[in-house]
Amino acid sequence: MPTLYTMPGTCSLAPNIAVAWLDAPVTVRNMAYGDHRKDAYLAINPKGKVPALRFEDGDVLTEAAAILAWLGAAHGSEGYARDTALGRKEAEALSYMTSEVHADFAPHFAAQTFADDEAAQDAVKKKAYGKIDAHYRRLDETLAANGDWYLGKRSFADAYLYVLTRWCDQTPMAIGDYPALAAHRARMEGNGGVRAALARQDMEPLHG
Ligand SMILES: N[C@@H](CCC(=O)N[C@@H](CS)C(=O)NCC(=O)O)C(=O)O
Repeated sequence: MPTLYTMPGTCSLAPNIAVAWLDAPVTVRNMAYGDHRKDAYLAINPKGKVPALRFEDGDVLTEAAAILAWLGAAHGSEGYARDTALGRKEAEALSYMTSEVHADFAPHFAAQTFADDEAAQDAVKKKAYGKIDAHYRRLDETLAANGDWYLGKRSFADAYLYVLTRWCDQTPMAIGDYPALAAHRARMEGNGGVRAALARQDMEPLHG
């Protein structure tokens, strides 16, 4: 059975939720923070990031959107990563969320990789928060137009969106300023699969 490597608090929660939703035969191995920089894990993913999915033959797939696409193709039904209108939109949404929104969190998580002195780091972070706010507004509008789920029907985009909205509380932004996102976050936490994924990644729901 393939192994999905995760770490608390990280975007690896999205494929972990997908595994729960699909009831896919995948072992989730939650590492302690810091283990992603140790030799044992670097031998699996030399990029030193989670998630990574290791197959029984030793082949390794990295990048959350690619792992979600594989999970949908191998174990999904209906729209998940399929050649349907929902599947196509799901791929688009996941590309946007990983390559644009997540990427704009980089100065928040690792300002020291953008500038050396503290004042410059603060300036870089401030710019990033402006971009993240614009993303949250766009995501909020899309969700408000589509209903309970980001694409109108539940998809892996909801799993990734939940990761992104959990991070809101670490920023100067308030989730209450994005009402559709706030309701979506609470809705996700009412879901048994999401709760199971949180528990195996050593994380708590934010809404109790
Ligand atoms: N492009 C990668 C990004 C993965 C990524 O940035 N993972 C973060 C957690 S959310 C990580 O492992 N960070 C550890 C580090 O950079 O030290 C993907 O979409 O999977």
